[in-house]
Amino acid sequence: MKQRGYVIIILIIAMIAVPGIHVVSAEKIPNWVKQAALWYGEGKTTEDDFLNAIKYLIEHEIIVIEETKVEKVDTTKKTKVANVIIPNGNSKMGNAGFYIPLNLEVEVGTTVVWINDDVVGHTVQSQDASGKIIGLFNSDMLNTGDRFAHKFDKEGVYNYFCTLHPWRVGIVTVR
Ligand SMILES: [Cu+2]
Repeated sequence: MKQRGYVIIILIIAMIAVPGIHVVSAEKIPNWVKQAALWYGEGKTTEDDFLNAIKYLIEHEIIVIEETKVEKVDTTKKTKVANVIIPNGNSKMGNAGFYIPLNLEVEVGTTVVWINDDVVGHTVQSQDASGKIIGLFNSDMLNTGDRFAHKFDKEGVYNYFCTLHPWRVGIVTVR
């Protein structure tokens, strides 16, 4: 039963010491709440009753818990992001499983994120007009759920493909 007494002391210290929690006025705490705390300390009441008493104090704003401050979003620094989904079935030859979208059109400065939603692994390799791999953006093996990101800082038409399934080609157009 002594342990309950410690719990109350710790709770009271927490209310006083933890930033964001304020006891507005100790005089406002109703006697029945004090009694519930006392009884709880003596083991004469249940934890539920004690917690209900605390709940009452919070609901009636006798204990005020400040809401977490929401950081203001600086819209001038907004980063542009666009996704390319590598869908299920992308590894197979055929008329399905194309990159979504097949030709992604973005503004200069956009970060393109490839997301592998397929059950098998893929890579993303930038290639030139003749199909040769160039070192512009080159991912490691992307397993299911893996992502690869590249920021496009210049206008242009960028081709890419998958080294494991070279018939899969896609385009990023940057304007
Ligand atoms: Cu592939």
